[in-house]
Amino acid sequence: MSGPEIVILTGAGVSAESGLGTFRDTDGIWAKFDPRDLATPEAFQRDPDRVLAFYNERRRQAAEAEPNDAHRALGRLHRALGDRLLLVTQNVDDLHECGGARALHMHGSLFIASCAACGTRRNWSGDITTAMACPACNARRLRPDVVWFGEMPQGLDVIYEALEGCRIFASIGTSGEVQPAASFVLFALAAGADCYDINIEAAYGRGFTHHLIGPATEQVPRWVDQILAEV
Ligand code: BJW
Repeated sequence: MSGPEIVILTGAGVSAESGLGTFRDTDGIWAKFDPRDLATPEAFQRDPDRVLAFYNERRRQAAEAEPNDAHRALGRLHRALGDRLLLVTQNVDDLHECGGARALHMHGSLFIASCAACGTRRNWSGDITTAMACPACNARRLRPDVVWFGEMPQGLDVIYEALEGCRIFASIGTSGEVQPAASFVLFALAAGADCYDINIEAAYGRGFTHHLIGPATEQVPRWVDQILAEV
């Protein structure tokens, strides 16, 4: 087999125990804010200061957060398997990298700024404001390089190719409410993969063959031990 044999998809739940909010839980980000006001290109067009302030605060929180035992266990898996593993995250924090893993950030990253005028991307650690000019084209249209509703997620060609050849698929800490990530399990099932759903709440009926219910910091290290004993 040449491609990755294990594909893992993570969501906000994997970073919840590091203190970063999820989106759709009862105390989640979308319970306090309307995504249409903050996570669409139209919102950025309408009120860029508000959108940038929201992401500046999220960037500050992410910069202060520490990886937890789930991130560290996935780092251990990555060190053991290398390219036999594709770790895909919907998260825009960098806690997988801090935990020792390399992740494909399909919804982008808080720590990259892109220019809405010329498309140039660069690493970014501080605030972004509407007063800042793009160093490449001078336009004042810098934004966080995150994927908003209606925009195309990143790295989909790599992800679908891996899903078509994988033997094991795991979804960790994601509600499965957002496409196209929510449908990855269907591609893995079509490839004949064992499909694990690891979540603090049970959610049956989405096609997963295995359900591991409990906090990511408990379930993920145990699951990683099991996988490492098998491969
Ligand atoms: C724990 C835990 C613990 C808690 N341990 N577990 C109508 C029908 C179908 C689709 C559409 C539709 N209308 C529009 C669409 C498409 C749209 C979409 O899916 N909308 C739905 C909401 C209806 N999707 C898009 O627009 C995407 N682009 C797109 O589709 O392009 C076209 C295309 C066409 C063809 C092929 C491919 C593409 C882009 C989606 C961009 C999402 N952006 C956001 C915000 C930006 C980044 C940011 O600000 O951070 O990304 S929305 C938000 O949701 C964020 C997340 O990455 C994403 C997923 O959320 P996640 O991670 O699942 O979090 P939660 O809160 O939902 O769930 C947390 C889970 O953790 C829960 O299950 C808890 O139980 C669990 N948990 N603590 C373990 N300790």
